[in-house]
Amino acid sequence: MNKYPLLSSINGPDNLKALPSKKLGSLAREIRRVIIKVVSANGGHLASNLGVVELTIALHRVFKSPQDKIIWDVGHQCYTHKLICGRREKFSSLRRMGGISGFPKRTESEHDIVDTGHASTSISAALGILEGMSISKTGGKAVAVIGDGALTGGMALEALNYASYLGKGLIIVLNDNNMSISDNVGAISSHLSRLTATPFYQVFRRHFDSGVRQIPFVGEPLMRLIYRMKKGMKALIFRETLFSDFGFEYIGPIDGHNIRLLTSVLSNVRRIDNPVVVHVTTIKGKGYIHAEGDPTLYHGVSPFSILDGKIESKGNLNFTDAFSRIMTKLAAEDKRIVGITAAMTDGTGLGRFKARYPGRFYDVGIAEQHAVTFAAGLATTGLRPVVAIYSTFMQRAIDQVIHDVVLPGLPVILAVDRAGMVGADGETHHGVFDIPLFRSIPSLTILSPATQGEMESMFRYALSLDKPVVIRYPKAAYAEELPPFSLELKEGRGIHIERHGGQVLLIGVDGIITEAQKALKVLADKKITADLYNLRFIKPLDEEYLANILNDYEFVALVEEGMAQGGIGEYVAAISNKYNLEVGFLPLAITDRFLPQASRSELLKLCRLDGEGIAASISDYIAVLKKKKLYSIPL
Ligand SMILES: Cc1ncc(C[n+]2csc(CCOP(=O)(O)OP(=O)(O)O)c2C)c(N)n1
Repeated sequence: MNKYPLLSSINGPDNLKALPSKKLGSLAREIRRVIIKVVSANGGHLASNLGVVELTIALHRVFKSPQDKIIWDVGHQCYTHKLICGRREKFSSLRRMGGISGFPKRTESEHDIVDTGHASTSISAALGILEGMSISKTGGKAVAVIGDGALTGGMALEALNYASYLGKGLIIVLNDNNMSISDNVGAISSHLSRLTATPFYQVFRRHFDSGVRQIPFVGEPLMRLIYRMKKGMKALIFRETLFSDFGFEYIGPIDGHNIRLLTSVLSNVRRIDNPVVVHVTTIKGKGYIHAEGDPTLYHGVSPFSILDGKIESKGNLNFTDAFSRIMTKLAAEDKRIVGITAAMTDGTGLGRFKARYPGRFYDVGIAEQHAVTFAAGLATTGLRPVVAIYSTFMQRAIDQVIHDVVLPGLPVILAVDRAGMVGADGETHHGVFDIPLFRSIPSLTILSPATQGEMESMFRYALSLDKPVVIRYPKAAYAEELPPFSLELKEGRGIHIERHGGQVLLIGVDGIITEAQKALKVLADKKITADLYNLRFIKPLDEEYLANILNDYEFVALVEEGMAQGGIGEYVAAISNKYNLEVGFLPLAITDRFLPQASRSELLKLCRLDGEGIAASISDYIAVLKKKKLYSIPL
């Protein structure tokens, strides 16, 4: 029996448009079932997607994609869009290696207008598209669908400012579920809550919108007049909205789960040529009791049991949990410590700190740039801010790090989580650029722990300095606490983890050291004895000290979880050249490409950075050196 009779008939938006309106509710139910089933197996952004099923159906009923461009902010809520736009059959491969992406991808479909993953870009992109379409006279509408969380990002506000100046007929659909990943913060969020909470306004809105719906054909001039009247009346009765101040027509708030109402309002909006904001209220997690009950937990979720909502445990021996424990421990000892996140309280592990020290915790919204400069301000007053941001989102704030933190030398600690391969979120989310980006900043200290103990000593060390420090760590389990890891931290110097008296040295940093440990075992099986060195410092490096260590070996490989271009390997190669060392040096890192989506272990394998791959690269290279008689040890 076909469990999805309606969805099975949809291979593109035209099929959706052909469905009778009365079937759309059942279609929404089928879509929810598919999303829950696939996300329960593959993991993914559950709650956000369940919240926009009706909205997406209405958008694709009204707009003519791909001539009309629907642009999803962040893109984490695009599953219904994908199911409608030709990817129904591939949907079970969601987020898997070689499967369809959890975010819009231009390479996947003509209906995916831009590639996204980072927040707050949709309004800028839509404006650019509108301007381009107007220059090329291709016609068509551009609709930016943005959540109330993403609207707190600076880029969205910059684009709003410019939209009214450009005066194009941009349509913004504001998906307001009163949530970012966790509770949304700030004045915009309060403003939206006020708009949705005014009972008098609700009544006004309901009567007004149903009135408009009943007019069979409303021409453009009449539409304008109607909405001007509404705006005028609203301005009289209520305070102006933020959006009307920005020069937008404002319509809403309307029920984002009522397909009939949505379709009727959007059809009318399609005919307006001024910038419009359609404020839609939705319930995050709608239709799955566990996600509705705890939308934060089910925002981005690992595989789970549909029946009881139980989520697969990630264990707590990972770096994020270590950071979480260390932050609360150090905060008890040092009252100067404050914690800052940009809308990632739980993801970064700061939830525990927030619960213990609410007065010393700041969630600034999806605003990484602001987070860093805010921290700089706090640091000028004698506080010791720790800003926890994922590597990929830290890319947003590189100038703030350079200009506001490092140049004035302020003692801000940047806790850079997810530094390395992140897995199924794919290209937009891998944290592989932070080493090249940070390494070029003069006087910045960059540290990279391999174990929980090392992480704690690095935070203590950072607090003992009166300068900016980056501590980067991957989305991975930390290494076992072997005795050498607890050796005292010395500026610019690493430590030997294993010494067997061989001629081969493997250097590793952070969590990838566990792969290096595995590589040593594989090499031992091949009768290649190698030592292992943990770099600890990415910057500064005590060059002379390191050169002396390199000099003890005939062959050195360095493994890092980041881009090769601008990576530590390049730096160590330069040190080897500078000291004119006669050592074969092999840097192992991610070569010049964007990494696809796949599990971390699949990606490590793909890049030959897993234990087997590292060992294979080393033995291949030793074989080359041996041929050239540059390596004396018999293989
Ligand atoms: C620059 C940036 N910072 C952080 C994130 C992580 N992130 C993904 S979705 C999200 C919340 C978005 O909230 P909202 O726009 O309201 O969408 P909802 O999930 O509530 O539907 C955050 C913070 C991101 N994608 N990009």
